[in-house]
Amino acid sequence: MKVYKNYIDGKFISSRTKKTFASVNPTNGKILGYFQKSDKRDLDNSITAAKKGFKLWSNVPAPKRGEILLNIASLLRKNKEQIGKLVTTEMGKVIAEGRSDVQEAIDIFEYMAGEGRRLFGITTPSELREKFCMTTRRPLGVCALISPWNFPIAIPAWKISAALICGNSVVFKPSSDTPLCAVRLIEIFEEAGVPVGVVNMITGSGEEIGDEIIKNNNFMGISFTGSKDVGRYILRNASASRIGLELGGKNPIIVMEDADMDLAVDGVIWGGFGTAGQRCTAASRVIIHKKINKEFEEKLLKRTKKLRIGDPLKESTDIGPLVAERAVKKTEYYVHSGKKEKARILCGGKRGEREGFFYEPTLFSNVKPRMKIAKEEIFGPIVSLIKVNNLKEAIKVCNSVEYGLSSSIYTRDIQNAFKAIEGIDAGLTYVNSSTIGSEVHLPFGGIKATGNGTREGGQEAIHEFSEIKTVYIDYSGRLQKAQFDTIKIKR
Ligand code: UN1
Repeated sequence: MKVYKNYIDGKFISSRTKKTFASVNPTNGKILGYFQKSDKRDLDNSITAAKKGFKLWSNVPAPKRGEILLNIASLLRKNKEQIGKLVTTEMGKVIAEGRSDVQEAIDIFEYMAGEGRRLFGITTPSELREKFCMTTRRPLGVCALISPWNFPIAIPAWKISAALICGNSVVFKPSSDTPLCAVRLIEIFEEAGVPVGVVNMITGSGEEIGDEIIKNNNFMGISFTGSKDVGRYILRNASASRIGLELGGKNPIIVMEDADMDLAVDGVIWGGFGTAGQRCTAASRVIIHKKINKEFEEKLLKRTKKLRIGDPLKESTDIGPLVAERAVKKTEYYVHSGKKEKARILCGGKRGEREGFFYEPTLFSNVKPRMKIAKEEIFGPIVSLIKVNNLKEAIKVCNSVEYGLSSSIYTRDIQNAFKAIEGIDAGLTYVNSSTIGSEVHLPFGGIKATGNGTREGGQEAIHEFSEIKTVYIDYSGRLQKAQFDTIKIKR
């Protein structure tokens, strides 16, 4: 079985620990390869390399950096099918989603390549004559990027593309569930011409190496996607002043009495059971107007029962395995909790019948907002149905959780739509579309326990990975003093 290595200073090298861990195919439990269990010594080496890389890369004009990002995008496109299959094999999402994971990476590298010719600052007038005011952008320095397993290509791509176009160098620590996807990305970067030391990768579990990364004072920025608890820990303990967090969600879909019901059913199926519910943006609560509650539940149940669970590499499969046994255990825990709290199970509620980490798509009705299954992030194929009397109550239920990532409303009434956009506390609101499916040129992220105010994607990602410098140029040739000098206007 192949042993894969860290990537430091342009070379694949073994960890100083001489220890490895396995990555497993969740469909059949087969080992895909062994990866380095890194420790502080490997981290230190990667930082030394990244510092060198930073000197070089920050001095490359941004449009030139963009050309390399464009190379990455075209290599990803060329290898889309192969990498998509790899995503499916290592992480378990169905093949169409494996491909779309790669597509999202292509999109963001193309978008960020174009940013190389923008990276806009502003110019603005001075309150004094013969004085020029503007802002410019500077990279942060060496950044640590810690990415999750549920989008093993797309999310590293969001972070790396934005960090690189701004001129930063990075130490990338992928999830220990999907290190093979990360190695493949590194190979693409190498082929695309990313210079030595600019992107470095070390593998290992968060428990073992996470703390060393977080507390290391060589990092000027940290970008993390993962659990709320780890995110909060990073906020309290990180040495870097620039921290980007993308944490959990408990995303609602409101279905109003005037909704196109079939469309809403499509949206719930897609948002609730896509990626087997393992998205931060998964629709895990459906808040239904009482007038249509019964009919909607029946339609949704019928559709849910038709979902095909099985080999994610087969085009006809709708739901693949969860990422690992621990994810199945967590899902089982919540199903048990839902039953205990007297929610009614409509379908599912048990493991899949085949080997691998499968769990059946599960619907709970009669869910009350105070129940655990309505409040906590499950990250599995469980959808909770909550009946409400009106839109006001629906919005209140939406906002009754600690998270605020994505949200959606199905309605044909423009007043309902705008009231939801205004009233829901979330980073994203979709109208007549599910809670998933963000596009890379728009900001992505959430409020409350979902994050710390930063966003990925679009212009916001540029803010996350650059510092603004404010520049004043006085060409008057005399001492001018803002707040002291008065400008006289002739009458
Ligand atoms: C995530 O759920 O972790 O909007 C990211 C979406 C994808 C990104 C999801 N474009 O569902």
